[in-house]
Amino acid sequence: MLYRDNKRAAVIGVPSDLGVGIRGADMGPAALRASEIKRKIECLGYDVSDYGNVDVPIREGLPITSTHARYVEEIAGICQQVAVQVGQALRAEHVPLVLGGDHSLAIGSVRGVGEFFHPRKIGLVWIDAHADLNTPATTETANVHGMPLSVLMGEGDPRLVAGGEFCLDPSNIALIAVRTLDPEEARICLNCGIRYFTMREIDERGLAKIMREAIGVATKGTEAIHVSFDLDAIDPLHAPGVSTAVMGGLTYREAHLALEMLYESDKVCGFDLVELNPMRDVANRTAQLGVELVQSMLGKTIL
Ligand SMILES: [Mn+2]
Repeated sequence: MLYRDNKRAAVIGVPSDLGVGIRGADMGPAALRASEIKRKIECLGYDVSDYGNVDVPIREGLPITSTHARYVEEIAGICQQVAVQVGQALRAEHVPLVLGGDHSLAIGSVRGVGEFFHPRKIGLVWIDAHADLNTPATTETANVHGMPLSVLMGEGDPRLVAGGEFCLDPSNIALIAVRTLDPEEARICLNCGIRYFTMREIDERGLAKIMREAIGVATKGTEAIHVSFDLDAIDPLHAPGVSTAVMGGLTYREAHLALEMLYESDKVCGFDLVELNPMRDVANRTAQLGVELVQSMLGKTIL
């Protein structure tokens, strides 16, 4: 953790589900706050500022202006606000904790981190059941939450790709826990130069080895790492409260181990926790798990 010593964190809420076809992820930040995320981070010795929520338009009644990237203009506006807030947090030496909300918000959070460190490079660790590598040309759903990783590599709707300057090289991106891709997206994944670790590889080699390798990828020649954690990376047995659940995911302990090891890398400067969908959750289990994961990301250990 880059700001390990001064132990300050900023919570930034992004109550948007505009990037996903299923409703409910807009309630994610509220469920995480109601699960006492602030107090639980303070228990670790952090000074926590809650920056509140970015402004998100009411979904009902919004016109559909793009049939290949639904609500793209509104999402671009949300991501712009997220980038600004993340930049403010970093300048104040707070670790930005961006709470979603669907995964399209990462276009803003990664941009915010990248702009802060520019011209120095940043690395990105993307933990997700999906690759999020679609573009308006390949998408089967028009859901922008399936596109952010392509946008961050400069491919996709120009309203999303346009933004401040930052240096993110595909060779510094590690995609972990991926297990379902659309056919065109699979082709992008194989050819875009990122390092991907499928669930198959995790099963075979073990997560600890993979995390060491992923941290190597994200730190090579970079100044800092941003971690973007999609709760659907975890098996729906442990994390049912997501919009697009896929069987065969990370176990409870694997999810914690990944973040514990990232914390120990001493390089993480920002964290997204996305895709919590309280409408799909069971007795708030996934929100509570989300809060615990934030604690592991910020240095909580068993002993
Ligand atoms: Mn995702």
